[in-house]
Amino acid sequence: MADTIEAAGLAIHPGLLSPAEQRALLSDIAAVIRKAPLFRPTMPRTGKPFSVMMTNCGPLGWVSDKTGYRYQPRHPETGKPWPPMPDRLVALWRSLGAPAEPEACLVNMYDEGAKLGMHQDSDERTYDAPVVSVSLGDTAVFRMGGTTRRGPTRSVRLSSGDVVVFGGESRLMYHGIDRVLSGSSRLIDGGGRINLTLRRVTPWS
Ligand code: MD3
Ligand code: FE
Repeated sequence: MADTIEAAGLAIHPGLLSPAEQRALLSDIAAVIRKAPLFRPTMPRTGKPFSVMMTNCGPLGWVSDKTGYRYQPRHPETGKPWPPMPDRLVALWRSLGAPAEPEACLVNMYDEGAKLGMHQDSDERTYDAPVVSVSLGDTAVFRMGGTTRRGPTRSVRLSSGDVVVFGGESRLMYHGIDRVLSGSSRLIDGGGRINLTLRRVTPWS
């Protein structure tokens, strides 16, 4: 296992979650998906479907459709409130020293061939809290750049059990998923990758 990499508020913790912790978290997320089924978001204006499927837990969830990107308290298809955030996710957020309570956990599901273009996470009303990312299942080729669309990027592999904290200057960096290495993990039956991002959406003080 490599050392933790830290720079400008970015902390990568390879293998922070043990295999047993990954399995427990996966079963929590399977329960979330049963209550709040995965949906396929579409791009604002064009209506082009994402290759990634999504759901959320916690008081707020991120959604995208033809009218735009936003956080909302209900599932766009069932109309029900998002399920509560599993206790072990709240505990993880606290253990990483994040301020206030997490309000949203976006669940991204990548099947073979799914990817996520370079973007900045800027739909939140505060950037004072970090975004915490948890990877489960197949390894992803993650690309990160700077705080502008141009400029150099670097590629980092995110494997099952890796946790990344994007705080400080890294909170507004451009990032995306180039591809997922299918068959690289046995955690998820049938393969694939699940990424959880825990966020604070509204200011707290
Ligand atoms: C850097 N998710 O949900 S995780 C996203 O693997 C998203 O599903 C990717 O980008 C995924 O918005 C990448 C790494 C990540 C997540 C959120 C960030 C990096 C970030 C927010 C700010 C800066
Ligand atoms: Fe993102």
